[in-house]
Amino acid sequence: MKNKNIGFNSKLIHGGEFNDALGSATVPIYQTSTFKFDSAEHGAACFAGESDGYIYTRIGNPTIHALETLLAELENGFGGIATSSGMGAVNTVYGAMLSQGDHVVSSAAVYGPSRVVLETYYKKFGVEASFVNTANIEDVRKAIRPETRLLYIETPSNPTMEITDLKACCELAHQHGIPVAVDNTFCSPYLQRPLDWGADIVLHSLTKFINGHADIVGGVVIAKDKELYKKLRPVMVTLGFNMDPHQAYLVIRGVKTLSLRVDRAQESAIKLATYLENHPKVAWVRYPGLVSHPQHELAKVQMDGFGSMISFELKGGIESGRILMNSVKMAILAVSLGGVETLIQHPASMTHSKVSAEGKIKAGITDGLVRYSVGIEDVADLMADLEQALEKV
Ligand code: LCS
Repeated sequence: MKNKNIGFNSKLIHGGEFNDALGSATVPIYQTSTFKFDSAEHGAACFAGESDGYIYTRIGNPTIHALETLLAELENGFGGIATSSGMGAVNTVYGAMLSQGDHVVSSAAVYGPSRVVLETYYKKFGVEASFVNTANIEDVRKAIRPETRLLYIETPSNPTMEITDLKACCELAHQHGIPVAVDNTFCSPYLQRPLDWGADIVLHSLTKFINGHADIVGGVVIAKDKELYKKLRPVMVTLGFNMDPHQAYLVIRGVKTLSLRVDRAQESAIKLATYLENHPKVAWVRYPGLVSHPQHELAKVQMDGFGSMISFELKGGIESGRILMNSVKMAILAVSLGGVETLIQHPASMTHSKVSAEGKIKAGITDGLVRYSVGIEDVADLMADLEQALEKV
């Protein structure tokens, strides 16, 4: 890792590996599907892995490689594997780590499709999954079986904002020889670096904080070492989860301002979460920065900031929530999160609608839960927007 000794903000600007023959200050877009070989021998050497030359964009591309190396540096990992979407990253991990007869223990509250794909497709291929509250280490311990081959954690969880103790879970899993994968989408490497707490694999939906501008869909998997990297990368390549060079270019551009955006959004988030918690029409608020959050103390240790995702429920439940979502004017009623625009959505009927009723109850996804992703607008305007919408409830 060539940029190991520079600070996080400097890595955002100067990290990654890219050498342009013409001296371009930014990473250019290599919008090509294929690469010319110097000779038949060179082509054969590229395929044999004896030359670093590029072959074909599904396998590798200089623009994508620049992003992969940058993100691996930000997460303190060995190597990155960029994917077409966050779900491409999730499936690269599942595809590489799980085989017929294997068992996976997963956080109950994860992004809906990350759970549903295990319950449908992987089940079809003979993989079993247990969904537990990974914030409770005893539940994780009880769920482990001799055939468990992966512990899959999302922290903070989408959308319940539960926080799992990464160090404790990694220690427990490793005692049983089980690798740990962590979906770090809600934090980004600016706020949390799971590999430093013992995880083996980190993944992201780049669609969220890392790109930050709601204009691409993308994902990445980062392996802690070469062995895991070599196990994961062929899954992306052969199942065709590859990123496009133009997508990679936009993420490289977006990530440069990651810390500035996250700092601004989380500064507003604590104010908005406090405002909501004190509002008479609000039943409860889950935000890691509030002392009322059950894992607030753990968040202080494990995370470098509390982020900008807030979940809450109004006293009138879903009926009141619908009025609120239909009345906001600045926050956009839309799924996704982590962009510069503030977004509001209803997990039970939107992002997690395909999770079974029982699964939702077990994961704590109540019907009245509303998820709010704080953007970088003026906090006074966001508060006024919530205020006028809450008046209508
Ligand atoms: N992991 C997490 C934690 C996510 O929140 C999402 C998407 C994914 C993986 C999948 O990433 P994608 O394929 O969409 O890039 N979460 C969404 C959400 O909460 N609203 O819309 C998408």
